[in-house]
Amino acid sequence: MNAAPRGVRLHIGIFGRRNVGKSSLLNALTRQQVSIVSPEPGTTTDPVEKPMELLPLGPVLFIDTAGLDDVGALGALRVERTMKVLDRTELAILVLAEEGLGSLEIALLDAFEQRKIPVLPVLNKSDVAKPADATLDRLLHRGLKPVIASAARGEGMAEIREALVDLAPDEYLNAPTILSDLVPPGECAVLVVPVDKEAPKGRLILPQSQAIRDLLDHDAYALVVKERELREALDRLKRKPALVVTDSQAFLKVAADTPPDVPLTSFSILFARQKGDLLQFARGALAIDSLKPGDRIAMAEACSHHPIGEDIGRVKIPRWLGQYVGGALNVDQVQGRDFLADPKDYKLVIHCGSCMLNRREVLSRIFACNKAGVPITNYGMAIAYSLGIFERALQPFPAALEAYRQSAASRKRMQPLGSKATPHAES
Ligand SMILES: Nc1nc2c(ncn2[C@@H]2O[C@H](COP(=O)(O)OP(=O)(O)OP(=O)(O)O)[C@@H](O)[C@H]2O)c(=O)[nH]1
Ligand code: SF4
Ligand SMILES: [Mg+2]
Repeated sequence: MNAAPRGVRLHIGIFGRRNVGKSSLLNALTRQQVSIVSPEPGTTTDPVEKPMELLPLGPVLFIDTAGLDDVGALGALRVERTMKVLDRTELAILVLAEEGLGSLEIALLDAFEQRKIPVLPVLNKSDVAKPADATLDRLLHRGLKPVIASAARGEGMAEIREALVDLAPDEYLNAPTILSDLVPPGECAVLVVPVDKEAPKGRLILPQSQAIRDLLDHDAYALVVKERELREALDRLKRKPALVVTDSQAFLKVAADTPPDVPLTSFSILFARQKGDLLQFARGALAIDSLKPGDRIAMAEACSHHPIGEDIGRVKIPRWLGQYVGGALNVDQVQGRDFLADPKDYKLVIHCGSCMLNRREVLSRIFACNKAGVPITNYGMAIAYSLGIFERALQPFPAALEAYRQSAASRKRMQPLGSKATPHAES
């Protein structure tokens, strides 16, 4: 049951001061000794993650954090790490004990509110003391419904589970599909999956298997082929497929082999829609036209391994972009949980498909770029753009195509006479 990928789990962060019983609560909720508990304040130093099945919600990921009132230089670092967990939290538990609601908790509640993260206050250690009426009133006044609990005795756990289900954000419950809305029941999608030396041994990668599962869940068919066999496979079909989806690296060949009246896109673009914001990424791709040789751009990969091939972000995309802009770009690589400290150092951020991230974290990264005024797009979009097949790849998504065309047209109007034209706006 715990095999669901991290990126599709509802991320539930557990926050509060030191020693209020955050780790005890995680252990009581999961009925396992996941996180170390002790009377010593500051026991949890790094975020502790525990995947589990929370019915009827399905797979979730609990994240226990270090106390937000930690002190000293190391304490400040721990608090920083805890605050980073906010970027991927979709539902927060705020644990309170005898100290009640102080300025620290209020600041945290404000941060949750700003980010539209639903929050469940848990008044823990009720076996020691009854929660103060003033605390209850102040929470209710903020529109929050606290649960009274004792993690040590396992009391209130059923109520917490129920409240978590009630609070789960709609975007999670009705998460955008990957591709099933583009392939009606009974219709077929052709998935083009290169099997080269860079493909992982003996298995498909996550975006491919998730796409197949999404089609099966919605009673559609999946025909999975390598790029060399695509043309013959298409010839054999009695009815045209509803969609062809390709690995971005095979885009050019697949575009050449797919009849123009068959919609075509890439896995990376499908995931840009499901995990992020397709319109924003489509507009972001336009920034490629403003790049000049030597400009600094960032390639961001969300995990340390890219199973599609080590060199996609390091070699292939920089090469295609360099060819497009007429000279090499200055490319920085960032990998893993830590996103760019300051995106404004870059002319453009190009993100990987984010299959390991949840939607909240991708949106946080988009938000950080927006705040810095830096365009962001993703691998698939950047590849399609630099190879000149962007409009074709966006055709299955009319709203994004329209947004892109409008941005391209207004950009063209603003360009001084004699400057470089926008090739894709005209294609
Ligand atoms: N009486 C009582 N003690 C509790 C309860 N929950 C936790 N404790 C105790 O409070 C102390 C701190 O518990 P932890 O779960 O380690 O608290 P924490 O918030 O994770 O603390 P840090 O990791 O230091 O931030 C331990 O001694 C627990 O046994 C409770 O409901 N009742
Ligand atoms: S680098 Fe990005 S797209 Fe590649 S496997 Fe990791 S999260 Fe998924
Ligand atoms: Mg702890």
